[in-house]
Amino acid sequence: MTNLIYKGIFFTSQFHSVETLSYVENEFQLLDDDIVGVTYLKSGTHWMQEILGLIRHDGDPSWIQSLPVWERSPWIETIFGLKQALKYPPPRLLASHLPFHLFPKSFLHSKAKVICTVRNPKDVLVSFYYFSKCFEVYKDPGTMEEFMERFLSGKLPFCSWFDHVKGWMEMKDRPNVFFIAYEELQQDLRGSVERICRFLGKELNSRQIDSVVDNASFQKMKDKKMSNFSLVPESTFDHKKGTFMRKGISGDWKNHLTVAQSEHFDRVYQEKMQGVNVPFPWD
Ligand code: PPS
Repeated sequence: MTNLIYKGIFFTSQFHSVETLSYVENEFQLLDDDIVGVTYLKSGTHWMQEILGLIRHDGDPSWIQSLPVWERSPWIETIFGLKQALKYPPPRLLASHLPFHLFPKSFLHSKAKVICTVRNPKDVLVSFYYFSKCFEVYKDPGTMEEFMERFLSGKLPFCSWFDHVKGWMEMKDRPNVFFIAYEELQQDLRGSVERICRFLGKELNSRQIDSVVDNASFQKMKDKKMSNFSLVPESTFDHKKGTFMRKGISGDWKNHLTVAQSEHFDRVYQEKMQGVNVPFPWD
């Protein structure tokens, strides 16, 4: 599934290189007007980038409909994304799946704003599992049981979900870091957009917020070729095996994990999240 290890973390050499990862960590300069969407995989990355793109353009969907998401918000840790980010005229919208300890060190001295979107890890697991079946570079994920063991032990790309969330949670009191859960976006997208706007210092009127909410809906994104992954070539994503915009719901794990698997997951979760005294919507 992965064929590159950088500082003990798995990556794929199709998208990453040691040189790129090291450059991003040590030399990449975050600018004060950058906005970076940070996520563990399958936690709502594309959804947040859609929302941020719409907010930036006052709810006007023309921009998000004219460029694929990876050009609107490059993933800085990928070889392609880094090149895009370096030639992106500021103010930049960026994306990253990196754990905090591999994130650009320049962040600590910048006012760049980071929006961390987190999601119930059981739903992340299920979404990741089905994504891996289609994403050619991840190869066959095996059974759900096997994949869950790899997920729980962190033997998947971009480190373990637990380390990722715990590392970023340590930054939560910084004024330029904002946390939001996928489940909050689900429950109240309008209220979430308003909170994100407040964090960004962006004022939108009611009609503009309506447009952000409408254009960032699951159905609208599923229908839009710049947002739904359909532009990703068959050699990378086998569109016959599934779709990127799969279900877009919370709690789908209940349809895929047995009671025993869910209980096992809960035990590992309790153990690994000990000391994290932040209530998450799924707790
Ligand atoms: S990736 O590949 O790691 O960047 O994937 P990521 O974008 O983080 O997560 C993909 C999941 O997010 C769902 N999604 C949405 N849900 C609700 N509303 C909207 N608008 C939306 N856009 C994307 C997508 O369907 C994936 O979740 P699952 O559970 O697989 O459906």
